[in-house]
Amino acid sequence: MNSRSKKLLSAFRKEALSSPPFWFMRQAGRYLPEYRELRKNAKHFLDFCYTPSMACEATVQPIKRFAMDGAIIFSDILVIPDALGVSTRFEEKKGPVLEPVQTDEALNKLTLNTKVLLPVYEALKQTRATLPDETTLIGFAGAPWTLACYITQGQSSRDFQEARSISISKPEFFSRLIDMLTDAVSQHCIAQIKAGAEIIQIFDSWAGVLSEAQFHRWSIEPAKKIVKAIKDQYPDVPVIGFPRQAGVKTLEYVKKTGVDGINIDSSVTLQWAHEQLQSLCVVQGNLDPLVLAENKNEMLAQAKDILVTLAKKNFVFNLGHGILPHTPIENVHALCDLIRNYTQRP
Ligand code: 1CP
Repeated sequence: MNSRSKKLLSAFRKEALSSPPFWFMRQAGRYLPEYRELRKNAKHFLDFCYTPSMACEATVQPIKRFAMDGAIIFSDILVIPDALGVSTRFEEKKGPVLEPVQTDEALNKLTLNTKVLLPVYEALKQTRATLPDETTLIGFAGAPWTLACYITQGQSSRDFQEARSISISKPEFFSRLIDMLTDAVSQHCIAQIKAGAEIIQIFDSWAGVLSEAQFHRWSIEPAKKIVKAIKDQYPDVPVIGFPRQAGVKTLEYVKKTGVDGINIDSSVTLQWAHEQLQSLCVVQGNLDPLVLAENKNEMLAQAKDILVTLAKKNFVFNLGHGILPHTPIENVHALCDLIRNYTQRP
């Protein structure tokens, strides 16, 4: 079977499809009992990510249950700071904890050690060989701004004010950090494609805290360079951008970066996405993960609205953000059935 029979890739070739392809952000994870079981085999989360057989198994688990059209490789955006030499770990209740980099001296010490990332590429190889032929393998990376948020602050935050302060008070330092990350992310994406990734998604999870000028400088410009670096070597591999919570700035992002697809979060209105974005690229999204977790009937009603407004063409069904750990599996099944059985009225 060749790539022509993969529904997710067909959508990016603008081919007509009876029902839209779908996958869900964080489709591998704690809401699955088999994931929680597998997770017990590694003490540290990064060890889990760096063990190819386990990362492969976690990637394939949701496909076995739900047969999504896309499988996103089990890894994390923070493998890049880790490979750059920023001490990175995940704590049970707190989330990521990194050694903050805020000075030129600390920045000068960082270099990309690609050896650290070899298990990610091995996991992609194994996963590509394991997946059913019709499933598309998705590689990913964090966008430079979002990675810089974690690298400068050292942990998660509601608004990353400290990262924004540093970007404003020390623009030269920050610019060097962003450039270093842009290079590292570009290399990581290209290596993932070499290892078997057929689509790349760039997660700019904290794009929403940036002002217009900052958004251009720290989100759009780096994304444009990453897309170009990928396209120079792999012009046919689709790249999806996800500048989460960017609102109307999403339109500029699509126009300037050259992405093939745009993931929209749940706050983006469907009609706006249809009118403004869908003529420019494939739109992916945007069911609210909280509705998926909390209320099956309401979820099905909202999913239908999404399908009616967006599924005609250039569309991939996804969520507005990752699946929440308390999501009932039954709700995910009901959503998959709805999407699969949907046919667009003429
Ligand atoms: O053991 C666990 O279950 C820990 C939870 C977990 C998981 C399942 C983390 C910790 N990372 C992941 C995997 C992961 N992360 C995937 C692959 C799985 C899949 O999607 O099926 C992907 C694509 C990510 C991407 C990721 N990691 C993002 C971007 C998307 C988003 O959620 O906005 C971000 C911001 C991270 C950082 C991260 N990783 C984990 C945590 C707790 C965090 C911090 C999130 C925060 O700051 O709120």
